[in-house]
Amino acid sequence: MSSADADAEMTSGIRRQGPGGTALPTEIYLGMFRTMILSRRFDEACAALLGAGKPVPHFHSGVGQEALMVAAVAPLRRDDQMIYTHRGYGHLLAKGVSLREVALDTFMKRGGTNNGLGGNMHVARPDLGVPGREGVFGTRFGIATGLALAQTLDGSDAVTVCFYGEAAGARGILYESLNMAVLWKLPIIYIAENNGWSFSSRTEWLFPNGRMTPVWRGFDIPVEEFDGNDPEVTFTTVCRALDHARSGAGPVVLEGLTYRLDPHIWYDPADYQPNAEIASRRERDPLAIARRHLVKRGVAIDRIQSIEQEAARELEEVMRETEAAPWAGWNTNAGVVLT
Ligand SMILES: Cc1ncc(C[n+]2csc(CCOP(=O)(O)OP(=O)(O)O)c2C)c(N)n1
Ligand SMILES: [Mg+2]
Repeated sequence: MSSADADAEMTSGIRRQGPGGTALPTEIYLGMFRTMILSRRFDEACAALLGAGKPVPHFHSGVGQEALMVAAVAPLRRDDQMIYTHRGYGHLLAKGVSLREVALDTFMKRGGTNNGLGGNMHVARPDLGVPGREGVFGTRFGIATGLALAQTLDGSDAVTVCFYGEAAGARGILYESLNMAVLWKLPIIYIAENNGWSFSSRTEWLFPNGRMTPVWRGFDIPVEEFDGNDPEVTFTTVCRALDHARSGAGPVVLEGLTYRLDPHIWYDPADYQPNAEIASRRERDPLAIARRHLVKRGVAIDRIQSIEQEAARELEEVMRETEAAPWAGWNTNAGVVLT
């Protein structure tokens, strides 16, 4: 596929105006907004089921991080590889995986992407540039850097984007991988999702001043810290990074600043996370920021509301279908070859 054709087939239906075209058109912003809402509503639906005493398999809420997840993936091409994180569903939805697949995988039902074998931590759609993910922090850096090397050896101009929670950035393999990517000018973007916490540890306890960017600047490559709760800033920052990596100039490291509004995981009471801190960070809820931006761009409130209602309807339908779907099991996977 030529670069131009691939561009036309962007994962989220986004058509950028070639390299350097980083502006975010309103129609694309609206599509991202819808994906952000779907991600939020799915987290809320899982929490509501838990609240009602129903069993919900393993999930890590992405509430508060939807802008970073969705707007950083929206500008990717279909053939760009994306390693997502354990938190939230926005990366997957923005890369083209359906909410139905995410829900079936989450609830270990038949019909998702991994036949109920991996939950939502191991969603895999290689045809969409979603090769799956690991469960042991840090290993992703080696995997992602290898993917970028393979893309280069294949003569492709596709880019690999490796998202990670900031705690994984404390593992040594990031620095080994980055060093190799710099030496070999690999087309890879490492994006830290700095959400202030790694389970019950504050980011300030892991890195000086709670930031990683000063460490990376020593590699003499583009390094940028950005507001990960602002969809537009996230989109344009990643567009610039993509242009750099795709041009053959080597890796980029980004640190998106956001905040984890929900507990680390469903069984976590999060009593270590001060309520006043959560309340103040809720004022920068990315969904509210997106809504404000859209209104400022002249989008009618009715249109915004109809997108919200449509997303709510899709969520309801998917939850109904998921509940009715048969459980997956080893026997139902007989004959399935996982490659
Ligand atoms: C090597 C390793 N240690 C511990 C875990 C368990 N674990 C899962 S999520 C998590 C916290 C991660 O924090 P961060 O990277 O900041 O991502 P966040 O959860 O904040 O999105 C931990 C310790 C793991 N998966 N792998
Ligand atoms: Mg974190």
